Amino acid sequence: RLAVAPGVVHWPGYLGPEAQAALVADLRAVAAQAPFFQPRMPKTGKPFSVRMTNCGTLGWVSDETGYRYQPLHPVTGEPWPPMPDVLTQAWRDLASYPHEPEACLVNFYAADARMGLHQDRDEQEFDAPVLSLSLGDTAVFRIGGTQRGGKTVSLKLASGDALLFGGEARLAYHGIDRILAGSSALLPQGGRINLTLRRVTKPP
Ligand code: MD3
Ligand code: FE
Repeated sequence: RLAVAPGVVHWPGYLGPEAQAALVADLRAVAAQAPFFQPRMPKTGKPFSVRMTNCGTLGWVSDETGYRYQPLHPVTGEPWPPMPDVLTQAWRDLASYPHEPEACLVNFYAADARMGLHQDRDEQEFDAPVLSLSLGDTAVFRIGGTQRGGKTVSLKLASGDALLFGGEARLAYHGIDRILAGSSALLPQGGRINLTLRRVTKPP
């Protein structure tokens, strides 16, 4: 368990090789029920390079009309599949937050995909942390402060790593600069999957 910055904790190799393979199998089942879709930027409609799906009771989506959480897949109109148990267990183990996660956003990065610096502000509950799990190729992740244009630090996220963002890091700017293609053999087609577990609504 490594303290990266105030509010940021990194567990390199939190999931071992067998747990990673089992989780990939779970995610194949999730994607069979809720296919990856290509989100688009608000207003411009420019497609993201990252493809996404979700599991849990709520999923994050983005299109010309904006960013939001919703209970139904934007293409199929079906509910998101339930969260695999291993994800709920990881949240209970690491999040130090006394309510269940509602959303797990599944991001798929091909070798050339990126995610620009942004804040995650679409949740109602900023008191809950965000838990990230990485699978497949290593990513170069960057995190700054709560103001755009401040100093940033870079961190490599490898397959099996867990990263928790809470407290003052919850509203930090962050993004993915690049994927190190060929750095993992976990995904037969290559690329990277990142899972983010979140509480969206204020707990009752
Ligand atoms: C810091 N995902 O889905 S995970 C995202 O690797 C997102 O796919 C990246 O940024 C990815 O919104 C980064 C690490 C992460 C996730 C959420 C955060 C860092 C965060 C929320 C607040 C602060
Ligand atoms: Fe984010």
